[in-house]
Amino acid sequence: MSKQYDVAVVGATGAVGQEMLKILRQRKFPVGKVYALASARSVGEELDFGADELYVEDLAGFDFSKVQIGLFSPGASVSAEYAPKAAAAGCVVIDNTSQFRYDPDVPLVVPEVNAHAIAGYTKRGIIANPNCSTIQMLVALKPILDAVGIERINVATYQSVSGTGKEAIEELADTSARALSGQDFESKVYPKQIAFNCLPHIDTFQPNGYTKEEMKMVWETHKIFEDDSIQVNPTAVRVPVFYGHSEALHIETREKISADRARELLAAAPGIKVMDEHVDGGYPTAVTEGAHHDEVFVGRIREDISHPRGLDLWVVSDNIRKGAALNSVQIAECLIAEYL
Ligand code: NAP
Ligand code: 3JN
Repeated sequence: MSKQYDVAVVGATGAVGQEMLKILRQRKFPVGKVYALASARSVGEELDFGADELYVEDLAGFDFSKVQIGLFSPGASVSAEYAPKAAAAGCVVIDNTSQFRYDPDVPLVVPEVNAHAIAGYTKRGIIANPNCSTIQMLVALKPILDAVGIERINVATYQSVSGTGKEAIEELADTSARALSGQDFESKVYPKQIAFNCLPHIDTFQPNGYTKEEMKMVWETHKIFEDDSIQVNPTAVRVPVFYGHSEALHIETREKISADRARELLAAAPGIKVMDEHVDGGYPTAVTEGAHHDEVFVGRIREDISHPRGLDLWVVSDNIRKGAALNSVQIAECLIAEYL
C-alpha cells in the first residue's frame, strides 16, 4: 500500500476548511487519519467526509505530533499562535492566512508558478498559501512573464462574498431576499449594502490609500515572481456574487506580445483554460465557469490600443477552490511527492 499521511484541517467548519475536506477526497489524497479542528464553539459538530464520520475537535487541545500535515485556515491571529506550535511538533503547516506570507523564511507558493520554492519549508516548517486574488492573477500571467517579461500590472478585481467567509455568504443571501421583498435590512458583515451593489473596499485601509487586499497583491506578486521591479496597481472590489472572483488585467510587457501568441501560450499552460471567442457569451464568468471548477479561466485577450506593449485579459476562478483550498492541497501533493 502506498504511504498515507495523517492530516489536520484547522478551521474545518469554515468556508475554506469545508472545501479542503471535499478536495482531499475528490483528489484521493493519500490520507490516513483526518482530524477536523475548529474553535471550542464547534466541538462535536459532525462534518461530511465520505463514509467516515468526522467530529470537530478543539484546536486548543490538539496534539500536532499525531499528524504529518496541517492545512490551516482559522484566521491570521489563530494561525500566528498555532502554526509554529504545530511545526514544532513535526507537522508541516500549509497556511491559508496572511500571517506568514511575507516572512522570508516561509515559502509562498502557487504550484503552477513556483513549486520549486516549497524546498524552503524546512526553515520554519510552514508554507504559505497566497491570497486568492494573487493566485488566479499569477497563474494567468506566468506564461506571459516567461515569454516576454512583465513591467507593469494594472488590475481591478470583482471578488465574491465567499472570500469573506460563511457569515458573508449568509448576509448576501438574506439581504438580497429582503431587498427584493421590500423588507428593511441591516448590513452586519460589510460596512455598506452588498446586495445589488459593489464595494471598492476589501480588508483594512493602509496609510497609502490602498486597502490591505490590494497591497497583498503587490507584495505577493513580488515574492512569488521573485522580482520587486514589477509595478502592480490593484483596485479590489467586492461584488454581489457568491462564488468566483473575476479580474480585469491590463499589463505592460517588457517585449511586445501579440494577442494570438498570448492565447497560444495560455492555452498550453498548466491550470489554465482559455475561453476567448469573440461572440456573445464567448468569455468566462464567475458563475458559469469559475465557481466549483479547478481551472483559472482566461478570456477577452486583446492588445491594448492605448499602449504599444499593452495586453488585456479577463481572468476568472473559484476563490475558495483554486484561490484557497485547492491550492493548499496541490502544495501538499507536491510536498509528499518531493519532500516527505
Ligand atoms: P470562516 O468561514 O469564517 O471560517 C473560519 C474558521 O476558522 C472556522 O472553522 C472557525 O471555527 C475557525 N476559527 C475561528 N476562530 C478560531 C479559533 N480561535 N480556534 C480555532 N478555530 C477558529 O472563514 P473562511 O472563509 O473559511 O476563512 C478562514 C481564513 O482563511 C481567513 O481568515 C483567511 O485568513 C483565510 N482565507 C484565505 C483565503 C485566500 O485568499 N487564500 C481565502 C479565504 C480565506 P468555528 O466554526 O468554530 O468558529
Ligand atoms: O476577501 C477575499 O476575497 C479573500 C479574503 C481573504 C482573507 C480574508 C480574511 C483574512 C485573508 C487572506 O487570505 O488574505 C485574510 C488574512 O489572512 O489576512
